[in-house]
Amino acid sequence: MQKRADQMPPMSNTASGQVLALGIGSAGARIVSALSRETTLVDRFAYISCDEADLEATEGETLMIECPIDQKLTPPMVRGLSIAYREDIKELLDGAKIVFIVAGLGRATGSGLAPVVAELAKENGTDAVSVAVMPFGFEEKLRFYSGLALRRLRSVSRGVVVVDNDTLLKSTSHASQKEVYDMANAQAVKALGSLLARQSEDSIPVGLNKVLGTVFQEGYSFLTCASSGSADKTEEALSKAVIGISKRVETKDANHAVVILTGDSTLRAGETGTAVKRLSSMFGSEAIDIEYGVSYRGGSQLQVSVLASGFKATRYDEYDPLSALSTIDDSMDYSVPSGLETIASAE
Ligand SMILES: Nc1nc2c(ncn2[C@@H]2O[C@H](COP(=O)(O)OP(=O)(O)OP(=O)(O)O)[C@@H](O)[C@H]2O)c(=O)[nH]1
Ligand SMILES: [Mg+2]
Repeated sequence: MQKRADQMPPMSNTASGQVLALGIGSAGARIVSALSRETTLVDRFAYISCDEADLEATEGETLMIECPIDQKLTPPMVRGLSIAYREDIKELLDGAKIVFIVAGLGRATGSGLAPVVAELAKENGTDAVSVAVMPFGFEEKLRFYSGLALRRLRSVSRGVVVVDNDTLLKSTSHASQKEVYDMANAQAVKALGSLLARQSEDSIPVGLNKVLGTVFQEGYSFLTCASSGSADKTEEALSKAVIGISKRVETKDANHAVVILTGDSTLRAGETGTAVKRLSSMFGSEAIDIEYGVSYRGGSQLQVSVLASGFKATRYDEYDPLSALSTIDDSMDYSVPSGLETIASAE
């Protein structure tokens, strides 16, 4: 009998080629491509999209999901189109023990495809950690599909890490869309890269097992980052990161957290240890199990990444009003582009 995800222990070690990062859709491809230059712990990078432009700028294995007619896609259409590519997707996953599936949710490709890939990973015996980038506050139209896709991802992945676009940026007022994405990606990649780092001369990372131990909890994990002017302001940076989390979930529900502090060599262990101890009171949860790592590779600014888990309810539950109804079978939610129904049935 298959054990429930949260009952299984994290894997003990990984050989080369076993940790895969898979970028899906435009946001997923951009973030994984940038992450490939930052992380030292991921062995392999791959990309899937319905848009050739997403794949052009990447290095690694790619899979293009073609649509036979030119049409604006929706998440159910992408799911429909993906049926013909199930074996190709499984081939990309082959040999991976763990896959980080990164996608922006709310539009067609990420929302439609990420849950399909997570499901295929499960069938393949690969542990899927889905990294869901949630829409900016101004993208109100994307809320429904992002909420629906997030819920689906949770039901088929071993762990889900939420990265909220709004918590990645301080201000977007004078920036172009591309600049906004670039700034958000720089933050997301710093946070993910610091979590997914190998031991080196200038860092004491927490290691993959502790990250997975946090992510494989029931409910959702949340990843935020923040910075403060100097290394002796650890507490200030940590509290900013926790405030970011508090906008989307009840922080007191947290049961595990991983914290990475990145600064220069002035980042002294004793001081940071004391600040990290204060983290449980910032969360309002005495029972929280906290692990932390340090990297001296940064600058004089202190950067913190906080991954916290155990959140069973999130503000995104309101994005999808259907989530309150338990009788909907959304595995039926596949469609083919209009005009193609006859072709599909003739096959
Ligand atoms: N952080 C970040 N978010 C992005 C980026 N690109 C898009 N997003 C956000 O991710 C969500 C989904 O957008 P896309 O990734 O463009 O959508 P897609 O999955 O490619 O879907 P289609 O293009 O409709 O097929 C939206 O909320 C976007 O604002 C990016 O480079 N970085
Ligand atoms: Mg796109």
